[in-house]
Amino acid sequence: MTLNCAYLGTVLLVAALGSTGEATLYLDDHCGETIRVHGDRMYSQSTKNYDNNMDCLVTIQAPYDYQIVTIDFSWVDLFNRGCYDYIEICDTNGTLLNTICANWEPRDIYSSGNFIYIRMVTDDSRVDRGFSLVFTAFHYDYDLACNDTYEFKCSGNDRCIDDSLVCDDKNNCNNAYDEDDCSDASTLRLSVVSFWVPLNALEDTNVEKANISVDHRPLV
Ligand SMILES: *[C@@H]1O[C@H](CO)[C@@H](O)[C@H](O)[C@H]1NC(C)=O
Ligand SMILES: *[C@@H]1O[C@H](CO)[C@@H](O)[C@H](O)[C@H]1NC(C)=O
Ligand SMILES: *[C@@H]1O[C@H](CO)[C@@H](O)[C@H](O)[C@H]1NC(C)=O
Ligand SMILES: [Ca+2]
Ligand SMILES: [Ca+2]
Repeated sequence: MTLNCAYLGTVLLVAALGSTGEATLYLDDHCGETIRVHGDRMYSQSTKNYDNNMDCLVTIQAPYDYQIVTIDFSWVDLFNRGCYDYIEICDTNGTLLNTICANWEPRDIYSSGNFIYIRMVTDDSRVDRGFSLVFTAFHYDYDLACNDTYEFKCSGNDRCIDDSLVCDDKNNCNNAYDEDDCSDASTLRLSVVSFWVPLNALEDTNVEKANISVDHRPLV
């Protein structure tokens, strides 16, 4: 499989979204576009399963002074027969950071510059649920001090994030410090539980799925 994020990046239409974003963000609504928001949750699609024959590249760009974009997958559910369905994450300069398909352990992915590419490719048969992730633009307090008129400083790792990401039910500090002290009773708390689903019981012993996690959101 050849990396092509950098090449694709050169033909992107830059159709930046407004910073207010939309209610729910789906990758396949924005193929070929650049999304420029401080952070949000993104799903692969709005329907239960992703489409066949996808090749969808979305650029996430950090606004203003934010120098790093991080992607934190909550769950990934691809039909993993030989990685014909996969997700590529590429760095600002087009370097492949991760290819996500079989046996992929969820972990945080960081850009070296102020944007990151997410590309999802699927073949012509067999689909699954896709992914859910949270992305966050931040900079480190020791590079450029957090400006407390519009920023929040994460305790423990010196991240500065936009105030709008505090108490929004998404872990943007990495240690969830931004969701720790949300005294407003209406604020949802997010906890993530991971469990491993062996699929050897199914017909094909070569089939393995990436680790799956599920968001457990209490009802309001
Ligand atoms: C892209 O950036 C990374 C991290 O800064 C660096 O290690 C890599 O050599 C760069 N690749 C290219 C092709 O410039
Ligand atoms: C799945 O996630 C669990 C909990 O994070 C971890 O202990 C386990 O090693 C992971 N397994 C695989 C195969 O990724
Ligand atoms: C913090 O941001 C405000 C509003 O943009 C600006 O007026 C102020 O100069 C900034 N403070 C520092 C120390 O950069
Ligand atoms: Ca497929
Ligand atoms: Ca948050």
